[in-house]
Amino acid sequence: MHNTGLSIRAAILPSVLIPALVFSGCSSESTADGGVSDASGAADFGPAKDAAAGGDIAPAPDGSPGDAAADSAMGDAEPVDGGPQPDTGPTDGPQPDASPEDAAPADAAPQDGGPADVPPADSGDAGAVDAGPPNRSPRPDELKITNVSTGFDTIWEIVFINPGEMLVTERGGRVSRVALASGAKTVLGTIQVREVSESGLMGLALSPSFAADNLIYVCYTYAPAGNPNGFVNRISRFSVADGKLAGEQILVDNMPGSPTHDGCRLAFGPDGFLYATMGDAQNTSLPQRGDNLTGKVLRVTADGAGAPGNGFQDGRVFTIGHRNPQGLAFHPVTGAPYISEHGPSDNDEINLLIGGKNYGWPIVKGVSNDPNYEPALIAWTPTIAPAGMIFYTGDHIPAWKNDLLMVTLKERDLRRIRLAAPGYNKVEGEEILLNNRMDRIRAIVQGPDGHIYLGTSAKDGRGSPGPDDDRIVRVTWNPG
Ligand SMILES: [Ca+2]
Ligand SMILES: [Ca+2]
Repeated sequence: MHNTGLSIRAAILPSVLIPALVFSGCSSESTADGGVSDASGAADFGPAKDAAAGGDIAPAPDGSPGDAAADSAMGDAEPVDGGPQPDTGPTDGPQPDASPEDAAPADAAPQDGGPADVPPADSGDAGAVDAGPPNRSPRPDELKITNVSTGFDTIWEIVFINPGEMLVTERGGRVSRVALASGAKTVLGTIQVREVSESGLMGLALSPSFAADNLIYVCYTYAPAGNPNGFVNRISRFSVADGKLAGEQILVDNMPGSPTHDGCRLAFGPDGFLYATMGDAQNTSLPQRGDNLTGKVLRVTADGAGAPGNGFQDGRVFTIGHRNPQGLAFHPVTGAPYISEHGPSDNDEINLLIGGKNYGWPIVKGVSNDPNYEPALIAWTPTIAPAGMIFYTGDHIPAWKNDLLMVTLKERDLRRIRLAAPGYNKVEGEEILLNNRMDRIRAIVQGPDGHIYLGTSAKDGRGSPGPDDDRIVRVTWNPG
């Protein structure tokens, strides 16, 4: 391989994956669509192998610590008001990069008319009727995209509340309920947010006992009273009983915000605590300190207090040294949390989180060898703008069991990432799916039916929305 920027920590790469890796590592924004198709054949990752075997790819050197200062400030950033939190550092300091979370790509308008949308002909193979899905990976052109609900504006998160209904956040502040069968949507309420560039209403999580308490958790940016130009991030809890958003209880407040780098993905872990990924809010002096909530992953109780055992000066902080994480998922076997993070113009990351650890930003990026910082499991240069992610546990595609599925904004695709058992701390392979068949994709969820659902952010200011955007789609496999 030539000088690919894609870095994988001590990974073993089955040869079948090399085309995808070359594509990923060598494409640039201007050529991301350069004739590369995702229909080049399914990638069947082999069984987990001993990482001590040959064929390891050496970690790439991490970025120079000095490169942040060389980057220019964002041209379109509004003045940042860090809010009233006393530990807020200066907000007029060096801007870490010119590239926001998800700079616009040169991709062509999305297309969704390929052969995968043509129902497969009935082969008449009687032997396949009761066999269930084949135990192989789908070819990319066998994946079908079907609209579930259309006409949204910048979908940020989707969660199912029962087998037939989901809740959806749009960045402008709406929380809606969507019926799976009909696609009909009902606005439950609109949160007063400050939507500028990337800020606004973002993450959404259901109470672990939602069926009994009807509580949801959201993360959003607002302008504080008396400062309409300010940006502050907050985590709140609402009731959605009686079909309305009501009874806001503020749980974590006064976190510095910014038009960009607000993070704000939420999810309850299998340990019962609420995790929140908070961005650096364009203030690189804060992520390395354990006494504030900026550039951190938080782990709090359902009431917003620090969870036991977090180990930093601010008891709500689980891990430090993050830039702008917007994906969060828990491994179905180990329960461990994983996040995706936006790098600057390089080194988008996936990290396996260990409480008390430092993930480097802004000192170290990507897959580094510096023992003082946790290296990313995988990193991408040029950047792909990684967003929501899940671990697949459905039955429709048995070959994907427990694989990490992540959607991207800039590259407009779905990435399947195989982690090596038993530690699931090494990347075995990566496959690119649904390439450019939708516009920018930010949300992914597995439904109670075991299918995968995606939500687009084509209207977030950097996309090329089609007539149905933004939309929720179902991804299904029709084995040919
Ligand atoms: Ca890092
Ligand atoms: Ca792409």
